[in-house]
Order: sequence, then structure tokens, then C-alpha cells
Amino acid sequence: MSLLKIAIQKSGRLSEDSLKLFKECGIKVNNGAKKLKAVSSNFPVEFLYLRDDDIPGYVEDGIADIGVVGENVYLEARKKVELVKRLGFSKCRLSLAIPRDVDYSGVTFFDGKSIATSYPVILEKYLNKQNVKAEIHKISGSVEIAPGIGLAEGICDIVSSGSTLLSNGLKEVETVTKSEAVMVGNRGLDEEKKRLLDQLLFRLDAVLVGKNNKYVLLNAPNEKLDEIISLLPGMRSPTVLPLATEGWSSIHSVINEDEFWENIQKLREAGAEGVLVVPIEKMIR
Ligand code: PRT
Ligand code: ZN
Repeated sequence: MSLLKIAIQKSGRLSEDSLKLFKECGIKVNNGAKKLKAVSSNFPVEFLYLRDDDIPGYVEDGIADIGVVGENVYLEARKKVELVKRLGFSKCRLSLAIPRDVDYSGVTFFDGKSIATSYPVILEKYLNKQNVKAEIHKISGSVEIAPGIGLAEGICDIVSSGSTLLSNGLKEVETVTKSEAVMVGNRGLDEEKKRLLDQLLFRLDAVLVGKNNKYVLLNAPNEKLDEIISLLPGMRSPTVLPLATEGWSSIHSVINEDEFWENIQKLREAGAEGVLVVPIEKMIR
């Protein structure tokens, strides 16, 4: 029987969340992060623990069947691999930044300037699209110090909270691309491995959709039911149960995380009371 080989980052920002996601999919693996690889005891997968930069190449070559990397690493690597699924964690952006006290007029500012980055491929593509000609200096780490030591006039680097830029006297001026953890896959998987990947994706979907939704329970007077139900589409339609108090009902439904606060506000205005919001572990549509 074949094993689906999954490459994940050995140690770094993606490691813990990647393993956690597979665990939430019911895939058990002994904590083998110190080892090179580990086989799951209850699902036919083998985890390979690697440097994130090496993962797209290993997936292209078939050393691994699928892998989890930052979208920035996937885009920069330019390997012939499939983007299988966005995983929703490790969200960040790749941005252009310049010294705080320098005036910024727009992206043409960078015309004829020098920019330090670890992402020359993504940056060059972006600059071409913007019709800006700049000199790109590829450096592999501590990009944020480049302007301070006179190496470059601007930088293009990963930003999350922005505090690294701030503490280096820089300001963010353009977002080049957004990024999150993604699953990439080999383009030539055989039937058996495709079947395993489908099973895994079914589980991943249930977990990721669950994370994006909340289970909501609320009470409302019966004369407000129609209005409240129209605000709560749910999976099919909301469940309505009578309360012990005459003339009142309890309504149960599912609402999307993105629309959550706006929806709750409307529900309260429509007369909902005693609203409970519960996380969903898994959701299968
Ligand atoms: O050792 P290995 O090569 O495997 O790991 P690595 O050191 O290359 O990568 P790692 O673990 O640092 O990051 C892995 C992935 O996490 C990246 O490819 C991104 O997709 C994602 N990610 C999310 C980040 C950040 N957030 C992040 N904040 N990667 C890096 N940073 C760094 C950034 O380079 C900058 O120095 O954090 C600093 C900025 O953070 P703020 O919060 O100060 O803005
Ligand atoms: Zn790396």
C-alpha cells in the first residue's frame, strides 16, 4: 500500500500550525520533529520534515507528494507544482518599505532606486507590472537593515505586525502580494495517491470550513421569527425550537466568521436575546 508523503517545515513559523491542522484532520503522528520523517499510525501518510525553501523543489521532483509552505515561498520558487489548497494560517504580506523620513509619492518613487529583498522573483514581476525599473539586490536575511547600512534605498520583505519595520525606522508603502500557508502538490500523482489526497482534502475542508463558521443559538419572541430567520440562512435553514416560556423560540444556525459582527448586530436589532456563539470543530456540507 502506498503512503502519501507530506513535506512540512521542520522548525519555523509554519511547523506547529501545519502539524496541528493534520491532527485536527484526525491524523496521528508521533512528535517526530527532531527526526527526518515519521509515518502516521492511523492514516497512510508519511511526514517529511524539511527547510521550507526546499519544499517546492522536493514536491516537483516527487520526493514528497504534497507540501505545506508560505505562498511567498511557492511563488518565489517557480517550481512546476500545483497549488492544491489555501490553508488560512500564517497570514502575512510581502511589502515595499522605505526610511520613515523619506517622502513617498507612489510606486514610481522606486524608478532608478535600489531595493533589497529575499524575494527577487516576486518583486521583479511586480515592478514589471507597475512599469518601474529598479535595481534588485538579493540578500538572504536581515533585509530590514539594508537601508540603514546604505545597501539599498528600499526593501521588499515579509510584514506581519509591522513592528520590525517600525523598529528599523522604515515605513510600509506598497503591498506586493498577500500570503498564507498553502498546500502544493506534485503534478503527476498516481491514482492511489490521488485517492489518498482526496480523502485528506475532504477532512481538511471540514476542518477549515468549521473554523470559518460559528454555531449560533439565540432566543426571540415568535412574532420576530420571520425577520430573524431571514438574517440567518444557516446550512439549509435554521432550527426553531419552542422555549418553555409561551410565545418564545430558540433559533439555532451557522454563520460565517467574516460576516459575524455585522450579523450579530442586525440580529439584536431584530429582537434576538441570549445569543450564544459556539466554535465548530468540523463542518461537512
Ligand atoms: O528554516 P526555514 O528556512 O525552514 O524557515 P524560514 O526562516 O525561511 O521561515 P520562517 O519560519 O521564518 O517563516 C515561514 C513562513 O511564515 C514564511 O515563508 C511566511 O510565509 C510566513 N510568515 C508569516 C512570516 C511572517 N509571518 C513574518 N513575520 N515569515 C517571516 N516573518 C518575518 C519577516 O521576515 C520579518 O523579519 O518577521 C518579520 C516581520 O514581522 P513583523 O510582525 O515584525 O511585521
Ligand atoms: Zn526558509
